[in-house]
Amino acid sequence: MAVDLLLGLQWGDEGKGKIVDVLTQDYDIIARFQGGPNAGHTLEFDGIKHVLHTIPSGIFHKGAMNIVGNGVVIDPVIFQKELDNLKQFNLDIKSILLISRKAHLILPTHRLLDAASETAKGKAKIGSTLKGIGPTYMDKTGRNGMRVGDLEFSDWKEKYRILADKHEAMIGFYNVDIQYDLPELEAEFFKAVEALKELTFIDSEEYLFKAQKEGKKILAEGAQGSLLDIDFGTYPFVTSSNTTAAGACTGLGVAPNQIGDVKGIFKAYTTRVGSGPFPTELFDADGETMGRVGNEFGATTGRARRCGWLDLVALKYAVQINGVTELMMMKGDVLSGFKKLKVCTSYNYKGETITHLPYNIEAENLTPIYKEMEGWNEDLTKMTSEDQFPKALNEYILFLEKELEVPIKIVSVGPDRTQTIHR
Ligand code: 2SA
Ligand code: MG
Repeated sequence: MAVDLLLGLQWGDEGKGKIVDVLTQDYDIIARFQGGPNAGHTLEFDGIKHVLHTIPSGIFHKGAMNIVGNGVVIDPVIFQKELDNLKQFNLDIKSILLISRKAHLILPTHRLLDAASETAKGKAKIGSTLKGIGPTYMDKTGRNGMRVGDLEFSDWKEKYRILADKHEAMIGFYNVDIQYDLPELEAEFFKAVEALKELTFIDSEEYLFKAQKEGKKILAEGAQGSLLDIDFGTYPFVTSSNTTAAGACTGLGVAPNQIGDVKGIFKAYTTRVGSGPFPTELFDADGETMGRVGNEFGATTGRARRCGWLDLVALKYAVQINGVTELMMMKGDVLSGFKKLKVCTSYNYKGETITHLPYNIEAENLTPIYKEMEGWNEDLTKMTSEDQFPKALNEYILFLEKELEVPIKIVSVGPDRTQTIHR
């Protein structure tokens, strides 16, 4: 049985949490394969809004098993808080959430290193979520990291000490003024590690081989978005993991020929949180309206997200890199009321018209070329089927499908589970 993927095609916050939550009824297992507490996946149902960071979005579905894969980085302190927030739902966490022994741990000093690195960069900062993501993946690829499986051995505190001491020396090296109380952070960390150890650690690749053999349906849930991919994103303004389809293979141990559907999610417009190039960004009233109506604030940090028109050049790139087989368009409802809509179909790059994403997409080299389309006024949020859609929305959807050459199977018209229209 193949493993399906669900991926964000822009700079994150496309609405992955909502869609996984909608789709979980079709799956036995939901697995996260990269990222960590930098992610903020928002789910809304029965009038409750809930944000998940490290825990897969299948956690609220009876019968679904949730896996935190080897490609994920875990901060025990944040994980603990996430679990505390779930207490009100009376879930039997130990039996519905399994953690890979090969997942790496975020130490308090990784968070401090993230802060030191960003402070030292000044204006050139990445706009990281300051959760220690970059430094933790650096230790992973540098072969210095600590993994969940290490916690099952009695010498893990010694390993911890060696790594944390090295980090402290490195923080000194940055020569920036960041205030911290390490003993306090460590006390909190050690307490959270004890709580983490209460959970079920597994060899997740083995678990998933077996599950595939047994015909279980598996969905790999991406975090962040394709344009934040460490290799294919807008480097260096990216996150430190592979957010694209290939990341699911390395982050779970799933063979490439076992990948089934690749579900790509995009917003009907574009947002970005953090620094870095964003060709279609708006600095006018339209951008302000998208941010306000779309409630565009970081689900993890609360930062205001930058907003702009849909960038089809970038979206096509993401569709290609991921091999997307079906698309899901989110937040179409936010565009209601715009007289005209714009979609970027090519760029003027140093005086030349191009239809691909060049190496350098900084604003001084590149201006977007737009196709203008009719807007619609109708409120979409109460609509329950495609035939209620205004003509202009149908035209918008058909145009995107034609350009992207992939069908748009879901149109989301609001944050709630129920506000989801299948085509
Ligand atoms: P990091 O923390 O090292 O991974 O940051 C590197 C860049 O990646 C961006 N990034 C994100 N972009 C969108 N959404 C993310 N999750 C949260 C959310 C973010 C938040 O759901 O809203 O609350 O601010 C996410 N995580 C990382 C980040 O902005 C940097 O540009
Ligand atoms: Mg998010």
